[in-house]
Parts: sequence; C-alpha cells; structure tokens
Amino acid sequence: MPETGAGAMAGKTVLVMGIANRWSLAYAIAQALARQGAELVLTYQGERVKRSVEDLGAEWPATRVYPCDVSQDASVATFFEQLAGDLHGKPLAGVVHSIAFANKEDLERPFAATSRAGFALALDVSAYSLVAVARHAAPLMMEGGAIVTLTYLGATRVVTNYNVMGVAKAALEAEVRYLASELGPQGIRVNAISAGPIKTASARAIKDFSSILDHVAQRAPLRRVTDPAEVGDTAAFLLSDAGRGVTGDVIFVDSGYHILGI
Ligand code: 0WD
Repeated sequence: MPETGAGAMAGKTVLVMGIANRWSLAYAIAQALARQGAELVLTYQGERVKRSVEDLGAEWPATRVYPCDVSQDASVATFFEQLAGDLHGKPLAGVVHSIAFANKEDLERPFAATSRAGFALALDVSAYSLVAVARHAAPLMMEGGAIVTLTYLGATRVVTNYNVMGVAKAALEAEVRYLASELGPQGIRVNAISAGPIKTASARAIKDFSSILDHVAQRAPLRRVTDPAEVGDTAAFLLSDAGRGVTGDVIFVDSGYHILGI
C-alpha cells in the first residue's frame, strides 16, 4: 500500500541515507516522509543491501535509489553528481543521515582497548560522513531546508559497551552545532534526533543490548521502549516547515529516559 498523499512535505524532495532493511530507523523516517507527500531519494551502502533498499523504495512512487558508500570520497562525489543531474534544477529540501558503524569487538571489550584503526573507522563512518554529506548537499538545497542525523545518549553519558560509538556520537553532535551555524544563513537547519534504544541490525552489534531495552522499558517515564515510528514522525517534523525555528539541536525521542538521574 503506497503511503503518499498531500501533506506537509508535498512537492519536496528528501534524501534518506541509511536504510539497510525494514527495521532501519531510516526506513521508519522514509515512511513518515512519504505519508506526508515527500518524494524520496534513497541511498544504499553496497551490493549487500541493494535489493532490499530497491524493494523498499518501490513502495513509494517516484522514489530514486542510488549507491553511496560514505567511507569513500569518490562514491559520495559520484552520487551527488548523479543526483544533481537527475533533479534537473529541482531543489533538495531535506537530508536524513542515519548511518553508523563500529567494529563489533569495539562494542564488547573495555573502551581503553579500542585500537587506533577501530577508532578511526567508527569516527569516519559515523561522524565525518555527516560533514561530507552536508558539504555536497548544501549546494542542492537552493531554497533552504533541513538536515537530520541520528544520535544516542551514549554521546554524553556512559552507556555500557557503547564505547567508541559514544565518542563518535559526541563528535556528530558537535558537528550538528558547527554545521547549523555555518549553513543557517543559507536557510539550512541541522539537527539530531537522539533515539532511545531500538532493536535494529546495528543495535544488535552492541553486547547485552536486550538488557538495555529491558531497563528502559522498566524505568523510562513512558515505561516503554521507543517505537521507530516516533522517530519517523519527529524527523518529518524537523524536515517540514513546522520545524522552521529549530536548528543546531538534539531532540530526544526516547520515552523520556534521558531526564532520569537515580
Ligand atoms: O537503538 C538504535 N537502533 C539507535 C540507533 C539508537 C540511537 C541512534 N541510532 C542511530 C545509529 O547509530 C545510526 O546512526 O540511528 C542510525 C541508524 O541506525 P539503525 O537504523 O539502528 O541501524 P541499521 O538499520 O543497521 O542502519 C545503519 C546503516 C547500516 O546498516 P548495516 O546494518 O548494513 O550496517 O548505516 C549504513 C548501513 O546501511 N551504513 C553505511 N551507509 C553508507 N556507507 C555505511 C557506509 N560506509 N556504513 C553503514
């Protein structure tokens, strides 16, 4: 059943990066955007997920799908060149960056054991990629718009086993502020959504992830874990005109868990 219709995003083109499968947060965001009438551009990392992203994209009419591996400068440059050509001068209104990666062993062993290479890889894919994407996307956002990335509480608090990914998310959140300051004069807003823990392929790489889910369900003010659709709706809000006054910020969509002390 196609989820399109006139809505807050009607006539707007939004790039969504980071769908791997139907459990991906990027997929929930794409669904929310499509429901509000956005035309979607999806990217996939490589051949491993190509089919799955193409199949998911086929649910929405006029969706364009391209490969883009954010760890490769040439892949990022080629993708944005192709996109610019295919849009024929139509502006890009929004970008969703929903991408992260760290070696599994770095999410299991003591943080102090993180290797130089593992640190560089996690920061490159999970944090630097937003800088590269914003640099290429901004010239296509001629009428302004919004960029949204995904972060987690582990950026500012110690979350067991989140380790180097917490450091990458801290860098990502700082990037949100620097990019918001730099791109604001062009009418481009930049924000992060700090999502509560959700069972996705990436999350399963974190050791003892299910005990984190149980803890949140028992303790969060709303006494439940985060539903991906809640993240989707908040992203759609930030990308729409309704979010026009919000930039450089981290919005928590986590059942309120982050307010808790003891
Ligand atoms: O609990 C969670 N699931 C939370 C996730 C809580 C708070 C934040 N997040 C964040 C993640 O850190 C990430 O930034 O949300 C974002 C999306 O993650 P996800 O939806 O939980 O996980 P997943 O479905 O795995 O999507 C992440 C995708 C990769 O998936 P796989 O499973 O194939 O590694 O990031 C993509 C890839 O599709 N990705 C890349 N894309 C382009 N180039 C690259 C790359 N080099 N590396 C990973």
